[in-house]
Amino acid sequence: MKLKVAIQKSGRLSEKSLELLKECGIKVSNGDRTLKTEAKNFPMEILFLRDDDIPQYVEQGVADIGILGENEVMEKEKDVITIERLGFGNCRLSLAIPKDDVYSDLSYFQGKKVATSYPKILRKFFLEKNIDAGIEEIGGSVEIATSIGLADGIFDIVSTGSTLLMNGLKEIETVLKSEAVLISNKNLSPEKSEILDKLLFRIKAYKNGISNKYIVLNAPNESLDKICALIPGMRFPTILPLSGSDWSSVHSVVEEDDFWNVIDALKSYGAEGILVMPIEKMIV
Ligand code: PRT
Ligand code: ZN
Repeated sequence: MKLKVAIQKSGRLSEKSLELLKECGIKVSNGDRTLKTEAKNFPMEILFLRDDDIPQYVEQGVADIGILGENEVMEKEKDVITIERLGFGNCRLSLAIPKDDVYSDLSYFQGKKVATSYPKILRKFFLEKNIDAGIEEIGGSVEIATSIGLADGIFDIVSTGSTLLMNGLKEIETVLKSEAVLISNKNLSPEKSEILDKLLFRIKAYKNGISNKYIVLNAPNESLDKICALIPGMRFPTILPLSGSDWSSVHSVVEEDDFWNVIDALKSYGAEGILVMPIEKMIV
């Protein structure tokens, strides 16, 4: 029994998807990237597909699970479950208009035309906001739609914003924030669910690893209570006495997001010799 996972054949998410599997200890030979291949040391088959097709294949059970942008999952509206956010492929779906146009609010779009490759998401958004705008569905190069006179505005993926800038557009509303997600078929067999659980366990250990740092520091004993409250770690920090002194060495983990604030506080409690190290995997 093998779990069939669909990933993007070639595109922005391909390398990162393979890297995620590798970080989960799954060896995949992807030399020629044919349609499918098998993992060497895990009961998994990998299908290389266009991202647009992944939701449908997962719904139909051609693939059991898939890795793709949340934006595609939402646009395709297939009957699949999103089971994990993966922390890469971050982008947003935004509305943009010619940079010299005056914009105050969404009523700008009333009676106007917007070009996009994501008509369903946009239609839903306009409906929610009571905006009656035309939607021009196009397959690609959405950013040129206003300059060729096809539409008044566009609705497209934005990452750094430089594509908009280069095309004389400005981003005026973010409709959806997206990242790569893991989706699953709704009716996996118990055997396949078991393999998926194993995979999820590894993905979580990897995600925890990258979002946390291992921290080691020396601190005067009188500050230990405050320091333990600040960096409790997974359960409690490890405290080792520094011989012949009233200082201790503290070992713990700290979340990346919070990191610099924690370091500032530690310094104010008298901590010295602070070492911060990456964590390969973290099993909580
Ligand atoms: O061939 P296939 O259909 O599989 O691939 P694709 O061409 O449909 O998708 P691809 O590889 O371009 O993107 C796959 C997924 O990556 C998307 O569905 C998003 O979830 C995610 N992603 C993340 C992005 C971007 N960042 C991104 N910047 N997808 C596209 N872009 C494009 C965007 O369309 C625009 O043209 O990059 C341009 C904007 O980038 P900035 O940095 O200039 O703002
Ligand atoms: Zn695509």
